[in-house]
Amino acid sequence: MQATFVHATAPVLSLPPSTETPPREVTKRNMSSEPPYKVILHNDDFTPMEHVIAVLRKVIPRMSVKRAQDIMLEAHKNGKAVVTKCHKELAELYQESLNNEGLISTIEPD
Ligand code: TYC
Repeated sequence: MQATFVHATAPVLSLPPSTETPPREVTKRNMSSEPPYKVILHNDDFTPMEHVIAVLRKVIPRMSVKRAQDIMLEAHKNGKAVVTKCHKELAELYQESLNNEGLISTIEPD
């Protein structure tokens, strides 16, 4: 009967949002997204600035021109700059890709 169905479901639909702590698994997954490695770009005396910017944009996904310029200039002025922070395997991939394009980069734990 239709009336019985409506009465049975209405209280369930009107329950307030749960204030319970999320399951441990979810909390842990969110916390472990902290990037544990830094990719460092080192200055040199010979690579053209435009090439550094182009390589950063080619190797690092979603790297804007502005960010690439800022990172390049920081390395140029201070000797080194943090390119990105990410997990170890990705940091190794970025380091190898940057170095294959003629730049000097290293990785280190964050
Ligand atoms: N110092 C270089 C020059 O004057 C530019 C440069 C910047 C090179 C950053 C490498 O990581 C680097 N042409």
